[in-house]
Amino acid sequence: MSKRKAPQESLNEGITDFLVELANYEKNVNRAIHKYNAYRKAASTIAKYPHKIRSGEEAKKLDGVGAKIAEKIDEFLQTGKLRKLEKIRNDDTSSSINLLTRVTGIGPAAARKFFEEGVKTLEDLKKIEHKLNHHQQIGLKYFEEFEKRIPRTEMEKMEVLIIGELKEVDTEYIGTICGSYRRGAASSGDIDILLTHPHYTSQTEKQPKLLHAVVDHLESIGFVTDTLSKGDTKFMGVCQLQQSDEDEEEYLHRRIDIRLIPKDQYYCGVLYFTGSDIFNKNMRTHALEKGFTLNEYTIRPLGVTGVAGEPLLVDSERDIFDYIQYKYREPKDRSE
Ligand code: DCP
Ligand code: MG
Repeated sequence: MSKRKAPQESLNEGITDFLVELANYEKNVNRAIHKYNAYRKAASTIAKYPHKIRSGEEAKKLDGVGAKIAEKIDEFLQTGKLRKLEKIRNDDTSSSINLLTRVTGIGPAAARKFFEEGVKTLEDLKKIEHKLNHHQQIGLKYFEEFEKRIPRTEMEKMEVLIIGELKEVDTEYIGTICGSYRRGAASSGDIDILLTHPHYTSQTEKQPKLLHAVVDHLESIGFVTDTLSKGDTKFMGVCQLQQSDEDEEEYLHRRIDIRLIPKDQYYCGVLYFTGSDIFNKNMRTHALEKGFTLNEYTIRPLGVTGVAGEPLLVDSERDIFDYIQYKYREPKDRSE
């Protein structure tokens, strides 16, 4: 999962930017995930609003924009800034904790713990490197590189390489690069790969080898450079494209996640990991209204008592939309 979301380009960029900044503050500093979601949702609705917003009143008519956010929009439109944000930016605790959470492997809780131990900057963090776990150490090592988004052209190169190498290991592998890339984004924060194999279903035994064979191979060709964590079904690590003759610059190290998913759960996984997270939330809400519960593994009907039944057969993303009578949306139309 990538840490830095692409800024939302829109007529109302000033507003969406401050909403995203407030969202991150609520998540990282206050650990108030509901407030985080509320700000993200408002930012996402406003980003696709096709007019320049002139007042809080106008914004309030939009889904997810309540009285408090409308008030902030008014203050921002009238003064060009937000006192609440100025305060947060000037606050030592908030800005340090926010910075620390930008290191992969450091969540809001660890950031606060380090801060309370006197760690405020990346320099401070380097001094206590021995106290960091392996994931955090790699996060610190590649801090600048992981902050940079991956251009689509580079994502395309990696897709060709990864899918090609998969087939080298076993022609029957099925792999999909999900995340913002699949939604057509101009740049991505990381590489999210889903992997399955016809011999692996939720009815068969676990087959961690199917994942590890791929990771080992990608390591052997020098593409995967570091491991953050490696389990039976999920690999989190670092990769880097090799420079070719026509490239001017060396490629950066990038965050890569590979998930092995049973074939019968593959399309629920692909749907979930294609996102966006806000689209997922809306689709799950719709599913519930239609009497289904949907998650990254399965879609199941809900009985009258609200108990979930057996997973329904799914052989494509479209099947899931059909079950819940949701109009099919191409990945590029799933930003929310
Ligand atoms: N996801 C979700 N809810 C979360 C986290 C993730 O539904 N809390 C899903 C939707 C995301 C996908 O997983 O699109 C991948 O997560 P990322 O954080 O990598 O998000 P993106 O790939 O969409 O954006 P980025 O370009 O920043 O990586
Ligand atoms: Mg991503």
